[in-house]
Amino acid sequence: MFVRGLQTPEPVQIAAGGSAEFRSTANSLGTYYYSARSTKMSLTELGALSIVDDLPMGEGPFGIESQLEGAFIVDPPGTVAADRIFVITNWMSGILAPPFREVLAINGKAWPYTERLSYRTGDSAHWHVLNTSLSDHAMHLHGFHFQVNSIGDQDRDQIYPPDQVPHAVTQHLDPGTTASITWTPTRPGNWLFHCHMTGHMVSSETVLTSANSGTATDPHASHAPGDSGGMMAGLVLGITVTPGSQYSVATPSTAKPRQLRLLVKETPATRFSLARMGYQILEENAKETSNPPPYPGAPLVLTRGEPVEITVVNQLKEQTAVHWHGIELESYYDGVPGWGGDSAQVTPPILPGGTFVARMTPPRAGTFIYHTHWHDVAQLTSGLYGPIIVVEPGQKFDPDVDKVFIIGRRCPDEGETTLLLNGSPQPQAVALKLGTKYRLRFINIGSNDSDAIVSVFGDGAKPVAWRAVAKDGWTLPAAQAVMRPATQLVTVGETYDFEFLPDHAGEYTIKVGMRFVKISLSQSVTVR
Ligand SMILES: [Cu+2]
Repeated sequence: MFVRGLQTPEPVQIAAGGSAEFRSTANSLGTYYYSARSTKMSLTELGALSIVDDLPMGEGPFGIESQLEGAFIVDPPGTVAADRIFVITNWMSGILAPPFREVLAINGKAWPYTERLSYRTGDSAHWHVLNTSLSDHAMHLHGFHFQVNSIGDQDRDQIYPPDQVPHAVTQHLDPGTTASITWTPTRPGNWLFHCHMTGHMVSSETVLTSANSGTATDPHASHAPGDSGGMMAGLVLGITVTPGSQYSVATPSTAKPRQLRLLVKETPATRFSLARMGYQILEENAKETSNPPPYPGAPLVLTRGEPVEITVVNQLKEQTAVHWHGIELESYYDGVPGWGGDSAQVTPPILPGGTFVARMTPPRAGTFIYHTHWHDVAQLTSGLYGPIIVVEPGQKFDPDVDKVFIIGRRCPDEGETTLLLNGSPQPQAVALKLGTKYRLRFINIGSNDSDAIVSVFGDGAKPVAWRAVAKDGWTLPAAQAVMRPATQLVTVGETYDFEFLPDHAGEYTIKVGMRFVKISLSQSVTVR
């Protein structure tokens, strides 16, 4: 076996039955790990291999050897370790000889067997998340945003200087990489930390036909009525936060909440179109129309600090749930049936014909997502997702200068899925004005698109420039809100806002592509 990660520059080969001694001084603080494989290749190299069809390694590194991983954390001298370590692995079998099986685990266990974490409000959670698996992941925290203190790999760790610390609700982790994160549980209830790739957290997708396609053999095989938590699997951690000694329930606002209705609708298939599901937003007293719902859902525009009550009306023939992705709200309204809430009140599924009132007061302005949290890929890929735009008090959402681009997937059946931008594989051209400053909001809610890259090109072969302004609804501080080339990896469950000032008239292209899979689409932009 080749052992690496014990502070040696090269992997050390150890013969069967043999041993080796490693000596080093732990000089560099950070998050590392050691591993053993029958190949000299690193996880990053193997990870790139795992998504092409060329798998010369047999099943060793992908099979039982995939569990030969251990964290190696170097803390400052004299500190008391109050941190937690989560090692992500994936074990696959049947790569060369079907049936294919994949088990994704955190510290050796998959949901519902993963460790249940407990915190009290006011605690500080400090986690090392190590992706020692051969896939990338999009790790998403419900209910809170977190700080990313460092990003590294097996042998190196990059600790961010204070003014460069990113804030996120979703963190992308390439194969072989690590992240250290810190967050503060401020609201009691049951929360989740999970991979946002449906293939890594939905039980119906744990039997995959291909490691990266997210194609399920039977997406309806495991419906557990009334408990969407029972439909989750794999990379999911459950977190219970109870009130700490300093906790007091916030005084409810006396302002009358704005009233909205969110209709969840089904549009039957016709000769020319596939069956769809969709959201329709209605302001208070607005009448329901017979128009089909937009695809995807229209921007749900809320105001920071303004309480809102959203009545979700389920007009489907099946149960559903809505998650308000990235917004800090009470656990009960967070949209995870059978899990959200607390011991006194657990979030119910929204039954066919039923309703659920979600209450929230958005604490931050920015770009968020509403989407089904019914853990059924069919609902998501049928259209049950849309953008949430939270504006500052007194401001309005102006679609003329505020452009939303939402990456999704359409799954007409259990076969191939189609990459979509704003609901279409060939989105209509966008017209912009020279000299006008635009806000471009990118959202990725494609079911398994962990490595979507969004770029804007003008005349040249290189991307144009834009200014980063927000990530996951967190406004970047001046030190991070800088001009940079207009290209950004946007993993599933992330949102990014950029400021874009076109510097010449003519044709531009927004390209959405994957790093390793040859799938892409183009959005043409005309500037006059
Ligand atoms: Cu994942």
